[in-house]
Amino acid sequence: MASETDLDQLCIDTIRTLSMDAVQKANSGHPGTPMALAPVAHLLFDRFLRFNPANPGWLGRDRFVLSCGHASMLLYAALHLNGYELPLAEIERFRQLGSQCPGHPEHVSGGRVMPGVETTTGPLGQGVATSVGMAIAERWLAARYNRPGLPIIDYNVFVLCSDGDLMEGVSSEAASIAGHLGLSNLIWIYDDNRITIEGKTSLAFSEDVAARFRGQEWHVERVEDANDLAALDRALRSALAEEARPSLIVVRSHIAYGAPKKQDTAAAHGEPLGEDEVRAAKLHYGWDPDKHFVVPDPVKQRIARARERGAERESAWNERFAAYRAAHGELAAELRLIDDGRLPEGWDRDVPAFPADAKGLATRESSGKVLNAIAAHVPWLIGGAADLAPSTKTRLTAADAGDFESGSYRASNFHFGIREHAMAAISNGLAVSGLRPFASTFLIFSDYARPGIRLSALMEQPVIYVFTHDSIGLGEDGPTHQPIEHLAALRAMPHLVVIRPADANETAEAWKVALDVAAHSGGQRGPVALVLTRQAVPTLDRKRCASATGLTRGAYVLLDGDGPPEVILMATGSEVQLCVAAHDELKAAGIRARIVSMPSWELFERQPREYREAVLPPSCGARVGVEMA
Ligand SMILES: Cc1ncc(C[n+]2csc(CCOP(=O)(O)OP(=O)(O)O)c2C)c(N)n1
Ligand SMILES: [Mg+2]
Repeated sequence: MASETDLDQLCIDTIRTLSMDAVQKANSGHPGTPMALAPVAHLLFDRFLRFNPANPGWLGRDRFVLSCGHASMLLYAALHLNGYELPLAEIERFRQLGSQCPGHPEHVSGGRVMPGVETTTGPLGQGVATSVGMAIAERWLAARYNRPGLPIIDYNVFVLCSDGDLMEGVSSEAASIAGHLGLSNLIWIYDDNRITIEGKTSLAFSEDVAARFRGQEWHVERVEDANDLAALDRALRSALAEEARPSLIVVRSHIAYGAPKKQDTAAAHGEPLGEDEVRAAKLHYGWDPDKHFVVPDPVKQRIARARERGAERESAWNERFAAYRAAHGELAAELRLIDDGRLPEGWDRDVPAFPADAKGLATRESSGKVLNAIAAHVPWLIGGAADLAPSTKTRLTAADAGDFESGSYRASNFHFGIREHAMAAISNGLAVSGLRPFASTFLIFSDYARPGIRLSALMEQPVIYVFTHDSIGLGEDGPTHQPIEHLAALRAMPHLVVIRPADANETAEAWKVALDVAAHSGGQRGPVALVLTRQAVPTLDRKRCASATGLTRGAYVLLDGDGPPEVILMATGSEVQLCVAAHDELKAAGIRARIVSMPSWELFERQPREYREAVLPPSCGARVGVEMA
């Protein structure tokens, strides 16, 4: 029988050869980094991560993020070797359409692509930043739900990241807030291979990474050789023992380890090694170069062991949870709702109705009131702003809402700092952890958050973005603060629902949709962007105008003339009031005008054709769209 050391080596080399074979067969992908980091992935999954491959969504599991998503084969090989439902046949279909093993790891709500992939990665920097959200979520859940002797929530977040991740600015934003918040449940392992696509990192990257992270209040460890399991083990244990800070483990590795010609070269990054080089590398590992996609028998036995271990771990946790439920039934029920992505009964019962008022109020103001009315019944509706909460009106004002700070994690108001990009990525991390985050800034700065918003959309995560100061009505700040193309840019993003409500009552409806967007979008989950005014807008008289519940259909007839319309005026947000005023003038001039409030193009597009044509009859070609955002 093989010794444990031999078995470790066999598992590591299996990860390497599966990765080489898959990339070679697909004739595309990145073999070098999986080969180099195979020991790290093996060690993590084998000795550190707590998971149950038979139930990848188990609430008590540790989270693993492969931030360098281009090295996706590393993750797929590790999942296969640790008992996840990922047959070799799927690994052989790496990078093919519909495969469980897409080019970059994809997480879609409900784990539809590949269970065990906790978040989508590929755009460098997103994974590390999202992991901070996951770590925050754990701290929040632990603070709210754990009880003495019953630590239901106590997981760690492990991340593998690369030069590219740490070059991206978002990693600095995210590391800065993680260090500041003292997220000791977060461990990033940095693959210091000194290679990126264009060549050696010395071309563009010479900062002292360890010093940078120490400066950002992280605990830093260094491992000189990625193949040194004992050193890796020590570094990880020391990271886990650290109780006040997140940890960075800098691991020196050699891209394409074992490939005689391509090791330590950029050529190992973005293209298959080539048949000859694959053969040579297999020979180097002592493997048969003529065989492909091989999982040796002892490794298969180890897979079975991983399954047993996972089942035992989860059942121990389940026992603890049963005791917890017996002692704290209400909290346990709440936790179940979170885990299932559901909302409590009656969550919207206190959403206010706003009386007609010619002066009215800004939609950011009504938004703040509605948000607070909902948050009172959904404790896990949490979030904040990139230092603009007093302007965006997103502060949660309940007496126990509190500020989320280092060591004070039982709080609902987040202070992301002036870090819009990380704010969006962190929100994704909160959302994939079951929480219901909102994230807020001025509409103009949605650009700064855009890559994170795009991942919320791709992952179908219900992040609520609150963008205020949405038009020229923002005042005297000038062109730097004036959104021009932002509405169009947000509307251009697939799977993002953009809502620009016209008044306080539409704002209330918009929040209700945002909380439960799937109910209004044919079951499609995903993020919602609320686009709100700085300036007051009249609260429309709903006795005269149609009910604001029309918002749920994206567009609706707000006011009509007697008989078929001669002209349709369509508007969103603060411009709807202008059309309402025009309606009266047109009426006085004997023109039958229809006023359509169209707060959300996306929701409208999802309506049946009959409805859309009832609102905008094809027979009426005279249509005017009014929008000054
Ligand atoms: C935001 C972003 N920009 C560019 C890329 C394209 N890209 C993929 S990997 C990579 C860099 C590879 O270097 P490194 O991160 O060190 O990974 P390694 O090759 O060492 O595995 C780049 C630029 C990307 N995936 N994401
Ligand atoms: Mg690199």
